[in-house]
Amino acid sequence: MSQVKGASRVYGRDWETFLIPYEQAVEELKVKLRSLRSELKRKEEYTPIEFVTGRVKKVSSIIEKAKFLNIPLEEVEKVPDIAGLRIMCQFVEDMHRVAEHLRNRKDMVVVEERDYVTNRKPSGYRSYHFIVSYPVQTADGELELLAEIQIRTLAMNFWATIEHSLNYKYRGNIPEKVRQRLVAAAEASFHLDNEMSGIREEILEAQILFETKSNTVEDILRNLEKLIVSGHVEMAAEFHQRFHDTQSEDIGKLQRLAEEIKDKLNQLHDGTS
Ligand code: 0O2
Ligand code: 0O2
Repeated sequence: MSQVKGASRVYGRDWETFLIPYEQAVEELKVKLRSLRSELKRKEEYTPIEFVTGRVKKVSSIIEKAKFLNIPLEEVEKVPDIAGLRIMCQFVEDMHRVAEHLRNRKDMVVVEERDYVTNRKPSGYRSYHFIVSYPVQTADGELELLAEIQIRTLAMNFWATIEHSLNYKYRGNIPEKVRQRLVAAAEASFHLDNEMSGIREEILEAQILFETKSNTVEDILRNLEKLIVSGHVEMAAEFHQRFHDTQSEDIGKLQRLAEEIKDKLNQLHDGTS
């Protein structure tokens, strides 16, 4: 008979040994997802990932969850969230980008997606869940195991963390009054995400506008130089004055001036002016 390993052997299973590959999977996935964060930050000067956390479920919670899902303990590896990762994003739009990155990865296979963002739970819970099959290399060879990756905005995470701790306190029997307030708070967190998305659009629009303006200005200056080099100094000075007067005004005016200078240059080049 095999030796009983202290308190870790519960319900006929050596949990300590059983959980080793799950601990490895969580550590590996934390490193990989945090690397994805820094890679995107370096390449795009903006990262859709704010931060990543991970944990291995406690044995008591695994047993409870197996019971809840009607999974016999001999098949406990079918519990999908023994290994759990969480990716926090600033904006809902970022969640979709992160989801796409996960779908395209070659080191894991997505076996299930649950969209609690479009289909909010009655509790008010919002989040996007992936169940993935992930291979870990152990001393006994490769082991494919399930892991749950939750993607949330900071607002979703704030709500879920508080609600989770209240659920823990009340052991699932949250008083009706508190429950209603939690539903109202979930609604407020939904509006917060919407408001933030609105701001995000404005920031992106401002960035695009800035980019267009700086390209137009570069265009104008390059063409004014060409005018000077080709001996049309007076014409260049005239255009420069108009450019100077236009600078702080709207982008449309700048673009029209850029077009006018370009046309003039083309005419001079073709000898039609
Ligand atoms: P509990 O019971 O919730 O308090 P690092 O040193 O930064 O590499 P570390 O210290 O292991 O990592 O912690 P990490 O990864 O920053 O965060 C672990 C905590 O995140 C856990 O706390 C959980 O609260 C939470 N967490 C992260 N991912 C999940 C998930 O998928 N599901 C759940 N339920 N919680 C998650 P504790 O103290 O481990 O547990
Ligand atoms: P932990 O590790 O303590 O977080 P169902 O939708 O009922 O068929 P289930 O199991 O409730 O199935 O949902 P799912 O998609 O498997 O998600 C499980 C995990 O999502 C939970 O883990 C939570 O982390 C999170 N979650 C789901 N619903 C809620 C909710 O209403 N409030 C909060 N705060 N979190 C939720 P566990 O099992 O709670 O374990």
